[in-house]
Amino acid sequence: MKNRAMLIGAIGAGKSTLTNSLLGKIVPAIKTQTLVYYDWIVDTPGEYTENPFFYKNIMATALEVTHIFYLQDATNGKMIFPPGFSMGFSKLPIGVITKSDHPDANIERSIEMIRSVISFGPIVITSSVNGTGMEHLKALVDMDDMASMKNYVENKQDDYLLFTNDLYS
Ligand SMILES: Nc1nc2c(ncn2[C@@H]2O[C@H](COP(=O)(O)OP(=O)(O)O)[C@@H](O)[C@H]2O)c(=O)[nH]1
Ligand SMILES: [Mg+2]
Repeated sequence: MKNRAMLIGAIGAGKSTLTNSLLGKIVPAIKTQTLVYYDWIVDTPGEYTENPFFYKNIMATALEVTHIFYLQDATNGKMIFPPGFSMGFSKLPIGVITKSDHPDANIERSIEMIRSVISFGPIVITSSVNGTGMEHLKALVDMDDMASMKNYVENKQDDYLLFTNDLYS
């Protein structure tokens, strides 16, 4: 299977904007009511993450991808993923903090929230407005295992890129 990422997160978390930014498109994000497949990205409606009724759709779609991006909006103090949510998927998890450019962004708070979802994996702090973190997300999706992703994060030494490891602490 070609490496592909599914983006999940709340309504307004920035999934569609991130999709455009990663693919270098300039079309404005429209509100998506259904799954949208692009080159190596599957954009999902926020309702899929916000409403447990749709978890089965996320489960089914996960079968078609290698990576899952768990988006947390840095301007939003509300956490909508159940704790440990990524444990339910045998796919490589990547935590993505969006809107880091925003004046109301609270990065520390977002990191703590995403760590309750992903206990072992990379977290990338991004902005679709100024492009922060885009190259890291693309590089990580090209990797086939967690060890490579961990190695990448450790070698980069970038403040916008971290690796969370709560499993053994
Ligand atoms: N400042 C800022 N705003 C963003 C960023 N990403 C998305 N937004 C804004 O957040 C809102 C929701 O984005 P959208 O991509 O539609 O979210 P989705 O519902 O998760 O697909 C829009 O008004 C975007 O312009 C970002 O990186 N920085
Ligand atoms: Mg959208």
